[in-house]
This record gives sequence, C-alpha cells and structure tokens, in this order.
Amino acid sequence: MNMQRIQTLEGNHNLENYEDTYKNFNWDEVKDAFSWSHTGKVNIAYEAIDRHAENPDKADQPALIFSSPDRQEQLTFTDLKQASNQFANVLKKHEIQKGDRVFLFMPRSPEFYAAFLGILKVGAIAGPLFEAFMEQAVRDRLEDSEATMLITTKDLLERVPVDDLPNLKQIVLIDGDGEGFISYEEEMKEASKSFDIEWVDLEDGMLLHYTSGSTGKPKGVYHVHNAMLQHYQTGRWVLDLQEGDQYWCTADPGWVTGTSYGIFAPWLNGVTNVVRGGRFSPDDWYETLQNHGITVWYSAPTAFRKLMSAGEALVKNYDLSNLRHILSVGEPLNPEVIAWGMDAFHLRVHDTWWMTETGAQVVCNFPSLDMKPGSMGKPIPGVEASIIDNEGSELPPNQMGNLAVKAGWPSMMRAIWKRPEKYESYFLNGWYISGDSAYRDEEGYFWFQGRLDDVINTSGERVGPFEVESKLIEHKAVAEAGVIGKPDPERGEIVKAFITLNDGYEQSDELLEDIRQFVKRGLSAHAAPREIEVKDKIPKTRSGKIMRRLLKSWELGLPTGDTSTLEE
Ligand code: 6R9
Repeated sequence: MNMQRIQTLEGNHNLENYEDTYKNFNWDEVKDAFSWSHTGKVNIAYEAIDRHAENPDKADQPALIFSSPDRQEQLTFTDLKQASNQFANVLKKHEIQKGDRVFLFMPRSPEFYAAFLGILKVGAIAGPLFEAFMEQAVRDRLEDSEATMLITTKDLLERVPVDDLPNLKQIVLIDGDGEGFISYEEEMKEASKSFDIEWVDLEDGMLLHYTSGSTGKPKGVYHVHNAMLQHYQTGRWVLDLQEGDQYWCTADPGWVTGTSYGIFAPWLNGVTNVVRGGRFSPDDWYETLQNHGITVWYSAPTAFRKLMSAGEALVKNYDLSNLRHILSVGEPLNPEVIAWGMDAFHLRVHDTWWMTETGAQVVCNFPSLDMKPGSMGKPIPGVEASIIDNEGSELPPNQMGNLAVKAGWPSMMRAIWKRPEKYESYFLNGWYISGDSAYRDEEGYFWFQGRLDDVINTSGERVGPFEVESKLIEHKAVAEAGVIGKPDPERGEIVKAFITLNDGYEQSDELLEDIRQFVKRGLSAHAAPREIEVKDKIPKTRSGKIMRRLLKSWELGLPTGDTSTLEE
C-alpha cells in the first residue's frame, strides 16, 4: 500500500468536490436547514430534537440508543422531545432562567441527555463535567461558573463541597431523594410532556466547557447557539452522515467531542446516535460496533492504539461489515494507526483537528479527498486556517509556525468565562492562535508538529514529540509512548521517551538499545531518544491526550500543577 497518499473513497459523499466547495461556499446557504431561518427565533435543542419529532417520517426513529453492561434503552425523537420537555418543566418549576449555569456531574445515561437538552430548552447554559472528577476539580468549576444548580447522582455527591459553594442553591439527584434535594424521578413523573421553549438569540449562551491549560486553573470556554451551523455542516461534510446511519461517537460529554459530536452533529442531522456507557475494553467495543451495526464511528488515537495492541486476530471475530466511515480526534493520528485501520477494517481512519475553543471541526480529512497519512487534512469550507509567525503574518508552505484560524467562524468560542483579557490574548491580527505548531505543504495539507510548549530543542534541532512517538510505536515491542525534552547542559535538551511494552516483552538493555536504533534508522540521530524509561502506564487526560507536561514534571521533580483531567 502506498502510505504517502491514500486515494479518495468510492461512493456518494455529502461533499463531492472539496476545492470547488471551498471556493464558493457561504454560511448563509446552511441557514435554510433550520427552522429559525423562517421564524427568526432559535434554540439548538429544538433544531436537534423537536424539529425531527414534528416530522412524521422521523418522529418514531430511534434518536438515542443507550447501551451499557447493565442497561439497554432506546428513545425515539418523540421520546427525547418529551423527556427533555419534562426536565425543562422541572427546571422552570425551580426557577431556572435564561443564562443560568446548570451543571451536570454524572455518567452517561438517557437521563443525562434528557437533562442536558432540558437545560438548553429553558435557555440556560449547560456545564457537563466528567464523572471521574474529584472534589477539587468539581469545586473549581462550580465556583468559577457560579452555577446555581447541579444535577448529579447519590454516589458522586460526596465529591461536591455543597456547603462551600454559596451560589449553588439546588441539587437534583438522579437516583434517589433526600432532605433538601430535588428528586429527578419524582419530579419527572409529575412534569408535563409539553413545554414552551425559550426562544433565544443566535448569540445567546448554551454551553460552558472547562478545559485545562498548561498552568493555572481550568478555564471556562463559552459557546453560543450559533455554533449549530458548524455542528450541522461538519456532520454532513466530515462525518458524512446520511439517512439511516447508525453513528457512534465514543467521547464522554465532559469533553467537547462528546457534546459537539456526541450530541449536536448527529441529532442536527437527524441520525441515530449510539451511546455506550461503561469502561473501555476491546471486546466490548468491537461488540458495540457489530451489535448496533455502526456505520460511522468517531473515536480517538488512544483508543485506536489500544485496539491495535489487542491484536488483529480479535477483529476477525466480529462482523463489522456495516462500518463505512471512521474518524479520529484529540491527538495526532499516527500513520501506524492508519495502516492498521486499512488492514483491520479496510477503511481509512480520517483525522480531524479542532479544539474546545473552536467548538467544531476545522482542519479535516474528507471522504472525497485523498489522504496523506500523518497530515490532519485541509480546512473545512467556510473557515480559513493558516500558519502564521509570532507577528501575525502568514508563512509560506513548509514553514513551521502557529496553527491559526481566521476569527469569525460560526462555532468560535465567544468568551472565556469572566476573563476577558485571557480571551483577547488568543487573538493576533484577526487570527485565533491555537497554541499548536504545524506547517502547510504545497498542496494545502496541514501537518501537526506539537503543542508549542511540547516542542523539543536538542542541540539546536527542533524535534516534534509526536513524530518520535509515532516511530516508537512502530517497533513491535512498544505499545504506547510519551516523549519529552529533558534539560541537558550540553544539548539544551535531550529527547527522553517513556514507553509501555506490549505483552510478551521484557525490559532489557538490549531491547531498549534496539528501540533506540529503530528510531535512529527511521527518523534521524537527533530524534532518537537518549533515554528510554519503561512504565506501566503513560499518563493521559480523559480525552486521551498524552500529558507530556506531567511526564516532564515527574522527570524534573516539579509540582504537577492542575491534574484534574488526568485519567485514573
Ligand atoms: C477536540 C479536542 C485540543 C488540542 C489541540 C491539539 C490536540 C486535537 C488533534 C490534535 C493533532 C489532531 N489535537 N485534535 N492534535 N491532531 N487531529 O481535542 O479539543 O480537548 O480542547 O484539545 O488537542 O493539541 O490544540 P481539546
């Protein structure tokens, strides 16, 4: 197989001609897809759910298929419309109003989705939190957002410093009641299934996602209803969603992927959304793909690498013949994973680049576009991305610089909660500066190099940790790798690799030297790690990003900073 370039996929795609569309597309064209183009009034929850429930062809189609080891449930668009109406009525009864922050701290469940949509229907702002957060992480987010209501479960309640949060006035318990708490079940039983939606402005808030920076407290990234334009349109072009699809996005809604693409994109496109609860295991994941006849699957490199290391023999036990389209986000997608995808599924894995701050996909691979493994692809039509220098000028092809997006795309964050100066600091000359470094080749494909703070400088040579990690995992003994720059008096920094080994391999000096030589032969002498340390686990965020910052703090014996997003 020619891994330099993988040809366009056969079949009918929503985006047939990338270059033409890029030249001619205008966001005004999309507005007709939504009811607010006629009424002038908007609510993203209406467009995602109620609009389909009012369509006789769609009303009884499954919107949500929930599946976890101990629970299987299916809700049609009508069911979900009614359940979210009921919850909106509960919120109204307890005087939640437009603009209030209502947070959700609970595992994925049908109740989560009903509550989330209910929050939007009253015009309030939803704040989803990972269920694995410990007390400090919960406290930081509720304090900063001044949330007045929290929806949670009995088990998780012990991690909520209830008495210490003056703004938090009400708590809804999903699985029980208690003195001073609102019982979800009790109130839902009594609530009406019809509700007068709070119609808001396109620029009104709907979502607050907290995300960790490299230093300091997590920041609240604020999104508005207008984002639906890009959620919807990337659902068509990039996810290539089509009538009859069974779509599975593996992300938790505590991460922006789990809201933009685990809620909005599929439902705005009227597609059945499969949600799997419970923990990751290769067998369960393949079973989910098979048993639900998944056609479009959106996941992350960390999961693909785990499946890859579980072996190709396992895939062969499952019938995955419905699978048509696979996508990845969150971290650079190693070419090795793409090669595995071609073998295991006979499909390309499409990389997509975007951030909490961009709200939706920006640089992507499209089914109708040739793919270059290792490249993130090209900007979506209607959005301009570029490589710019530190003064804000665009750089010519093949020069590494700041990956930047021209301000004003539909799903752009509209604020960092309560920190206007922080928000302003992201913009330069009308560009949003992502904090990632990349270059663009002559054909317009973007190539990720690293977080700017991760780039290693060894004896004056710049080394992107991703490149070294990708080479390391091509070695048969290596399962996962995290690479950092370790300060060195002579070289400025040296490349240090942390790795985990595949089953059946034992650490030895010979093996580590073999791995080092493998990177040297495959990349270059200066990129070959001078130190390799074998670990049981590589620290990662809950969204699967290797926490190089943490590896570095461990290495240097420094304080570890904000680790609230660290996976257990
Ligand atoms: C959606 C999401 C954003 C950061 C981003 C970059 C990394 C995401 C990537 C990627 C290389 C890709 N990232 N997608 N790096 N290739 N396809 O992940 O949002 O959690 O805010 O992270 O993730 O470093 O700047 P978020």
